[in-house]
Amino acid sequence: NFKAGANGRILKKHCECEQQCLDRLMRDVLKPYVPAYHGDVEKDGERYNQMEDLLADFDLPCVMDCKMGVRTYLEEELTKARKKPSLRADMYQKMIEVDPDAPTAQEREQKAVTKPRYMQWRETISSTAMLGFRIEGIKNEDGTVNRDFKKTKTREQVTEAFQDFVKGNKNILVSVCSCSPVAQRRGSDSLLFVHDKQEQAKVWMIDFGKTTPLPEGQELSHRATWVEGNREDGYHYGLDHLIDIISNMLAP
Ligand code: 4IP
Ligand code: ADP
Ligand code: MN
Repeated sequence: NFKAGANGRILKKHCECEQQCLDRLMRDVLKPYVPAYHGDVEKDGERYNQMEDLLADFDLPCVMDCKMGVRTYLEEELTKARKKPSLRADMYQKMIEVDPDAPTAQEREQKAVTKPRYMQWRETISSTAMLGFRIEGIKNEDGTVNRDFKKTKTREQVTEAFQDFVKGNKNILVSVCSCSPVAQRRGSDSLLFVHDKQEQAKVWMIDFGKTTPLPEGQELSHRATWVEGNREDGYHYGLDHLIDIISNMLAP
């Protein structure tokens, strides 16, 4: 999905929705908290969005991606699945790799699940459903990647993973807290946490592939319970928990 670009930029596979969102963000108060956007480019016959490489100024960075919200798929997926359910064998495979007992008898027979079923299952086995965010992955300074957070669910488990990520360094947590309130305005798919051994630390909002403008006149609280049709995503609900957990790690 990604390619290295010229002078401190990266190329991400083009997505219309993300382009529109990044375009608007360049004229928004949130601009300092998202990667700078440099338009779309074509390379080797493929179209990309060109953006700032957020890791460029770090020295052997540690990176953590937290996927935000209580709902991790678009409401349109539900409509699609009802109209024309497409059975996903790949998602069934991913499911049984984590928990062989998760599929229902019917799903076992089909060796497939629908996308909403898979996404909802992922939400409930991780912290997404309860806390409104989950850890997707952590990259260590030596380049090794840990994606083994699918069952990281409780406050205690999340705290332990955060503790690991900052290696007990409270200064990093302080920087994280001072950046985060700004992210409270609007949704993105993920928050990207980055720090390095110089104790540089920062948080950005990234991944706007599923962030679409709301119909004129509609507003979201990003906190209210989601019911199909209200489009609520629980972004702030998750942020509240995230900040609360980090604050508790800082408490003496
Ligand atoms: C993935 O599941 C992620 O949820 C992807 O979301 C999602 O892409 C994939 O759906 C789904 O298979 P795992 O993380 O459990 O592998 P993201 O890209 O935000 O990480 P979408 O298309 O929903 O963005 P499919 O349908 O692309 O496979
Ligand atoms: P996807 O749509 O495939 O989920 P994301 O935008 O979430 O893609 O990016 C996936 C990963 O790539 C992130 O977790 C992060 O580690 C890295 N990444 C994304 N954008 C940037 C950026 N602007 N600079 C540096 N790393 C990035
Ligand atoms: Mn993502």
